[in-house]
Amino acid sequence: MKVKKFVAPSMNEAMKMVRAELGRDAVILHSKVVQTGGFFGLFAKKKIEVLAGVDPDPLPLRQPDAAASFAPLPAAEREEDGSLAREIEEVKALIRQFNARSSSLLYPPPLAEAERRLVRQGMADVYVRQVMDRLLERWYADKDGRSPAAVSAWTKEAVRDLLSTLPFVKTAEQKKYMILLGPTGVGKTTTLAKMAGRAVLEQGKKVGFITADTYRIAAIDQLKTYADILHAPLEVCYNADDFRTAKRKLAGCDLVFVDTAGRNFRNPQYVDELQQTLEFDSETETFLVFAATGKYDDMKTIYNHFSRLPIDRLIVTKLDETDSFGTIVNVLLDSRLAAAYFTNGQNVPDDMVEASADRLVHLLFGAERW
Ligand SMILES: Nc1nc2c(ncn2[C@@H]2O[C@H](COP(=O)(O)OP(=O)(O)OP(=O)(O)O)[C@@H](O)[C@H]2O)c(=O)[nH]1
Ligand SMILES: [Mg+2]
Repeated sequence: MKVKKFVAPSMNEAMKMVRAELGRDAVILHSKVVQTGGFFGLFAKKKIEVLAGVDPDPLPLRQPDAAASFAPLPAAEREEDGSLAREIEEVKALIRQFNARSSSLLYPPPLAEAERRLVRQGMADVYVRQVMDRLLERWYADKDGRSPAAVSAWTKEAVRDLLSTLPFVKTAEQKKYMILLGPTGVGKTTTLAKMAGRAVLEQGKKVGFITADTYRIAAIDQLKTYADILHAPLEVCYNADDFRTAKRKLAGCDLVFVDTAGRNFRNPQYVDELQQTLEFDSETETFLVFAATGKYDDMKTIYNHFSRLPIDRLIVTKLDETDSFGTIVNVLLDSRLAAAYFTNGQNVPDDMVEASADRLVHLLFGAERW
C-alpha cells in the first residue's frame, strides 16, 4: 500500500489533496488535529493531518464514494469463488478502515439513514457498527427485499437481537430485600415507593422499608410518607449493626425495600461506604438506578465504581424527560445487565413499566420516530 501524509487547514481540503494525489480509491488511515508554526506555543495554527493510503492492487470491488459503490458484484463473479460471505467481509473490512463519520458516506442511502438515526439516538459507535454490519449482511443477502421500509424493520430487529442477549426477566422482585442504589436525584426513593406500592396493591404483599439515607435531613420524612400511605413499617439505619437490627425487626415482611442516599458516586469512596453499611447476600436483589437524561460518560464512570458491588439489574428513570434512548442501550450492553423497570413520570405507583428489549426498541424507533 502506498501511504502518504497530508496537512491542510480543513478536513475538506485534506480530502481534496488526498483525492488529487492518490486517487478516488484512497482510504483514510488516520486523522488528527495538529498545531503548526508559532513561537513557544503562541500563534500556532490548527491544521488537520491526514494519513491516507492506496492499494496498488485493490480488491476486486468497485468503490466510488456513494451508494453505487455497494452494488453487488455480478452473479457470475460472485458464484465463481462461491463467496457471498467473503464479499460481505471485504465490504465490512473496507468500512472499518474509515472512521464513523466518513463511513456513512459509503453506505447506500437507506443504510446511511439507519446509521444516522442510531447515532442521533446516542448509541455508542461500537454498537452502531454491530447493527450496521448486520444491515450490510441483509442488504447483500436480500437483494430483492431492499427498501427503506425493509431497512427500518431490519434495524429494529438488529437492535432487538443485540438487547435480547441480556437477561431480561418478567418478574421483578425475586428476593426478599430490594436495595436501590444510584446517584443523587435520579428517582431512587420515588421508584422504591412505586415498587412497594405495586407489591401491596397488585400482589397483596406485606412490605417494609429500611432507609440508609441519613445524609439528607428530609430523606427519612420522604420515605415515611410513602410508608404511612402503605401502612408499612420503616426502619432507619446509620451503620451495619442498625441494618442487621432492621432486618430482624422486619423479619415478618414478605418484601423489604431499602433506600440509600444519592451521593456523587463519581467518587468511589461513597461506594465503599455503602458496602460497609449494607449486606449484600443471597437474599438481596440490588438495583442500580440511573436517569435516562444522564450523560453516557458519567454513567460509565459511575457504573465502573458500582461494579465492585453485586449489582443485579438496572432501573432507568425519567424516560419522559428525553427523546434519546441510545444511552440506555449503551449502559445495558456495556454492563451486560438487564433493566428491571423504566419509569416515565412522578406519579406513584403508576409511572413505571417492566423493562424489556421490545420496549426499548419501541422507544428508540417508535412509529413517530421512524
Ligand atoms: N419526570 C420524572 N421525574 C421523576 C421520575 N422519577 C422520579 N422523579 C422525580 O425526580 C425527583 C427526585 O426523585 P427522588 O425519588 O427523590 O430521587 P432520589 O434518587 O431518591 O434522590 P436523592 O435521594 O436525593 O439522591 C423528584 O422530583 C421525583 O418526583 C420519573 O420517572 N420522571
Ligand atoms: Mg432518595
